[in-house]
Amino acid sequence: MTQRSARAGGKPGLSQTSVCRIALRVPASAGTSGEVTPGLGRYVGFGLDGRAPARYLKLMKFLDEAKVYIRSGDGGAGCVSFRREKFIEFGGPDGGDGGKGGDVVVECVQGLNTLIDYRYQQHFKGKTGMHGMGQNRAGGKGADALMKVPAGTQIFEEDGETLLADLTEVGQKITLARGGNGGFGNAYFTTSTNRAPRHANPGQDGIERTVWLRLKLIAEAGLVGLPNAGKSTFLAAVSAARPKIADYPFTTLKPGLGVVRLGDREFVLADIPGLIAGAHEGLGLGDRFLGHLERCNVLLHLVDATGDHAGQVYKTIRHELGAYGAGLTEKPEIVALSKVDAVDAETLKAQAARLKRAAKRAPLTLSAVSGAGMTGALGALLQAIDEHRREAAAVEAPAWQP
Ligand SMILES: Nc1nc2c(ncn2[C@@H]2O[C@H](COP(=O)(O)OP(=O)(O)OP(=O)(O)O)[C@@H](O)[C@H]2O)c(=O)[nH]1
Ligand SMILES: [Mg+2]
Repeated sequence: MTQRSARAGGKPGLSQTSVCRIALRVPASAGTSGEVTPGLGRYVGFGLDGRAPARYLKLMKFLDEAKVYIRSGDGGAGCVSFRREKFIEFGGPDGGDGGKGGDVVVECVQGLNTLIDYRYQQHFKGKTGMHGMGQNRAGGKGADALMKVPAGTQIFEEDGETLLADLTEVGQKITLARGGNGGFGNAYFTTSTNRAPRHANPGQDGIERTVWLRLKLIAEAGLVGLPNAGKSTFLAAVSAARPKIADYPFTTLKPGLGVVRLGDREFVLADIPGLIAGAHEGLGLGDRFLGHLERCNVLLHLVDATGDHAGQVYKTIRHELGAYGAGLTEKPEIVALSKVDAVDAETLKAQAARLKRAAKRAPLTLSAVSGAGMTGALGALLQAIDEHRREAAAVEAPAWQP
């Protein structure tokens, strides 16, 4: 057996991906709990504790969190030197100052979508400043270490909670660690009483720290729902994005963005992996992707009309959003019953009524496949986005007062 097939569960000839799919299709009756909670019962293939197997998580190439060690450069040392020249007696001190150490700088750049580069390089060090030299020559500055990150990256202290910086716009640049200053050379210490100082300063040490980079995508609207709710199909139908779509849960393993155009307006819509009951405890793929919805102004909650009791499914997802926190439950939410083309009129009515009772408002109905109700859903999203923009503008620009 090859090493690869051994890793893939001992089935020669199967790729890792195909094995994972098989694992996910274990019927609910094979569960260990015996009780089928909405959203969890079907995914018991995730193992006894409901967590995604490690090999499945490995497929999540998208990297939205990285730990990085940074160190700014030490300053160069000052120099002790005296002028020595033919026919010039007592030339005096001419030791130059050391150069400043290199900074560690973070820059927000275009064209990056993940923090994947930080899987391969985790150490960023500014260069040491050049030492001072004789003939009053100062040392050069050490080169900076530049870390390029995508828009939406937040930088946290080692504790993972204290926010140091939030880079939301391309071109933003911040210095995370300043290089040490260079030391003074002996020329600097010359005074009227000490005309020939024989000491110079060493350079200052650089700063060493560990930081966490966390990417939170910037989208105005975000899709939420159970796996298979039709989130990726919705995104594919309304934008040029081409996410993977399939009829098994957890098709989407990484968040995706698409630009939605409606008339002359446009906004960015985010699709994240599905949530299941217990996601906040790590079940399924967990709730770490919810971080990408933190910056969204409005959520589109899709509930599969062909699935389980729509009201219970809705509550399951709301519970997970609440357990994650970060104000996700306070965001404006548009509730929609998806895949309405695939159910008969009676089921649709029953599911819509259940969802209405749970959400306390009438849900939209849509089908990304037939196109029914899609324009209405986009219009509702745009309206909610506009409302948010208006409110934000009112808060930012208070009325002028003399
Ligand atoms: N009939 C019908 N099928 C749909 C519709 N939308 C999605 N589907 C099907 O439902 C299945 C799941 O769709 P996805 O878009 O992959 O679902 P998802 O919510 O992104 O699922 P995860 O990525 O696993 O969270 C696919 O087989 C789709 O073809 C719809 O409007 N009508
Ligand atoms: Mg998907």
